[in-house]
Order: sequence, then C-alpha cells, then structure tokens
Amino acid sequence: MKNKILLICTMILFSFTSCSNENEGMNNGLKIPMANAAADVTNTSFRAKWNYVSLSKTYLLDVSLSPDFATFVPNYNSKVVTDLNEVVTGLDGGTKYYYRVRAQNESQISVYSNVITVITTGSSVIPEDPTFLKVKANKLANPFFVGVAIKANQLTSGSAYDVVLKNEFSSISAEYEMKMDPISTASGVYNWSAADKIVKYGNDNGINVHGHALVWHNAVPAWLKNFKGTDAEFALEVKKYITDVVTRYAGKVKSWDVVNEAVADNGTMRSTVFLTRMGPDYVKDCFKWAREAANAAGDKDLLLFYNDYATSDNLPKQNQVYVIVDALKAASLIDGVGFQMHNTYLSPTKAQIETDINKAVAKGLKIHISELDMAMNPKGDITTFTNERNLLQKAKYKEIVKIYNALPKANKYALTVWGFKDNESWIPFNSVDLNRPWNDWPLLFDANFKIKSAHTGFLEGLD
Ligand code: 9MR
Repeated sequence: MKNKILLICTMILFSFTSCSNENEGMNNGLKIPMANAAADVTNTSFRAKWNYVSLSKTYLLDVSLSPDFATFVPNYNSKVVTDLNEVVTGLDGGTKYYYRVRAQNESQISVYSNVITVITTGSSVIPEDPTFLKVKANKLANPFFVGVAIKANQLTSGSAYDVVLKNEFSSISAEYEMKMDPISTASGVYNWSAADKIVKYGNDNGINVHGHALVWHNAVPAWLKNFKGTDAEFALEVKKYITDVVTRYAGKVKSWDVVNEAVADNGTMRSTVFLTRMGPDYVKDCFKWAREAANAAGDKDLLLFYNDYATSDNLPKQNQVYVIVDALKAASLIDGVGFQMHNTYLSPTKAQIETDINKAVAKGLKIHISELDMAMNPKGDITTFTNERNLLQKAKYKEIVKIYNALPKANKYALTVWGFKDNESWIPFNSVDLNRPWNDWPLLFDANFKIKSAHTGFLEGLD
C-alpha cells in the first residue's frame, strides 16, 4: 500500500513537471528564444536581435527570403552566434528578409523563435520591368494606382495570382468578400476572416486597399433583408454595420465605396430595402456614418466614393447619379465617384465616357474607374475569341486608359480591372445578371494566365 501511494505521488509530480515545462515554452529543457525587431537597417545589412535564454551557450540564426525558410541566405543557415545579436551582411537593397533563432547548449537545441520580417533600405537591385502595368503607371508625370479585383484564396504567397498581382498592380478591391453579406452574419456578428486577409495582404505588400462596398442592395444578408424591427431600428443596424467595418479598417483601407448602385437603369432611385426602410436620404446618412466612424478612429484621410455602373451611355441614370453626388458634395461628404465600366467593345464611346467623367472632374472629385472589363461577345455571335475581336479589345482598353491618364493630377485615383483571368470573370456564361449564357473574354489575361493584347493596349494607353 505504501509503495502504491509513493508510485501515484511520483506520477502526479512527473506529470505536473512536464506540464509546467510546456507552459513555459521549453523544449528539452531550453526555453524558446524571443526574436526582436531588427536594428541598424541599411541597404546591405541589418542587426538581428533576440532575448537571452538561460542555460544556452550559443544561438543558431536563420535568414531567408521566404517566410517558410524553404531556402536560406548564403551563410545564414543555422549560423552559430555567441552574442544576442548579429549583423547580417551582403544583402540586397529594398528587399524583404525573414529571420529566426534557436538557442543551444552542449546537449540541447530549442525550438524556433518567432519570425521577424525586415526590409532593407534603398531600392531593389532587380530592375523593374517596364512592361508591368503598375511600373509604367508609377513612372507617369501624374501617376495613379492600377487596381485589380481579387479573392482571398488567390493571395497565397507564390501562387500565380500573387506573383502577377505584385508585379502588375498597386491597388486591390475585394470582388465580393468585403461586402455586407459575407461579413455580417447576424446583428452585430461578423465574419472578418477573408476581409482581414485581404487587408493584411495589401498593407504588408505596400498595395493600396480600396473597400468595396459598404451598402449594396445585392449584398444584403438575409437577417437584415427580413429584419422585423422598426424602420428606425433598421437604420441603426445599418449605422452599426458601417461604423464597425470602417472602424476596424481605419488607416488600413484607404477608400470605401460607401453606397453602390443606388440608381435604377431608368434614372429613378433604385427601389431597395434601404430606400424603403430609410427613405431618400439614406445615401447621405450612410456617407455621414462612414465619415464619422473614420474621424472617430483618427483616420482623417479616408476617401469616400459613390459607385455605379453604365452611366456613360444612359443619360437619365447619369443625371440622377449626379443629383446624388451633388447632394453629397454640398454636405462635404464625398471624395470621389466610382465609374464601374463594365463595358463592351461596342459601347460606351470615348466621347460618352469623357462627358460623364468630366462632370465629376469639374466638381473637384476623384475618379475611380472601379470595375473595368470589356465584354467581347455581348450578342453571343462568336464561339472563340477571334483575332478581329482581340484587336478591337486592345484598342478599346487603350482608349479608356488614355482617357483616364489624361485626367488632371488632382482627380486621379485608381483604374481597377475586375479580375485577372477571362475564364474567372463574372461575365462568361452569365445567365442571371446579364442573360448571356455563352463564353466571353473580358480581361487582360487569358485562362492560362497569358498576357493578352488587351494588356498591351493598356500599356499603350499609358504612353
Ligand atoms: O464580380 C462579382 C461576383 O463575383 C459576385 O458574385 C457578385 C456578388 O457579390 O458581385 C460581382 O461584382 C459586382 C460588383 O460588386 C458591383 N458591380 C457589378 C459587379 C458584377 O456583378
């Protein structure tokens, strides 16, 4: 009996000791070192730093160009260091590096520390390729962002999307993951996962993040559509949503489409749940709430856009959009207008686009061509992308980029294309919104991610 009790006591003591070791982050007896932010960063070196680990004798330092340490910077694969810092040398300027350390003594090696990211000063020695859209746009006398609509699952480091995005584009808009229906799952309940990922990607990589869109009749979650409360309570829900989203991304998202598509194709206010529940002033209310939330969060630079489609060749609609814009402008609530430009190769014409956009220019507003694509088969008369249509598309892309590039500096913001690859665009085989249940080729890259002539047209438009 005495022996049994002794055995149980020993077992309890043993399990207690091993638990407490785990809690302290120990491995084989050595604590995990904590890596600190780099110091003395130059264009060829930086000082990697970490905290002291008791019982350790030396540290093993890894430096890599990739966050998963698949490869190492030469001489920095488990480099043995005796101090608590090491100057890492022989690096390239303007380049992102990652480092981590392990502690070691005669018999033990700890697990890896946290990973620290550091960007060397100066510019990358790799010459920029002038055939990349953003590279050419950045070199203009009056540069502007070249944007693309993206999905969170395309942002995996090293994926074809990630590479093309970082090479060619300087701004991103979420194609759907920053709309109300994916984010707001119930009153005051949010699913931020995709939106957070998109915003972080933009911020981490120096890419502008445009928020699309706070209020859109086509992205209302079921709980709000079927909201049983009073109209005043409905308005409070919308206010809360706008406030929470703008606050979360204050300083991280540089601009928002506050209201999207409030005007119907016949030029009247679109009949939506927002108009019905909140009355004709709802657009203004939403802008006011967005502005107040940004100001309260200390973001005085947030740009607020009204965004709509097919205004250039529809005068009644265009006029009503400008009624809204004027009211917002009079209340100092709007910074810019988003012209979606889901165009076809047949329309709108150059003159129609210029007339439409110039009205906003005259009001001192920023212009965002916010969802550019070009349907090449709007009537369903082709089954393959013919060379004739290919050249027409190239010319049409060139035309619109030229129009945008000619805008005064103060009115430029971004020109965003609505997706990467033809086969992933919302247009091909669209029988719901467009009633065009056949193929189309609206974007700058084909289904194999090959650059199309439309891309060359874009570049030529920047000349
Ligand atoms: O292209 C987007 C598509 O993938 C989404 O399913 C859809 C609904 O969220 O929205 C599409 O984008 C629309 C944009 O948000 C507003 N203007 C019209 C775009 C095409 O329908």
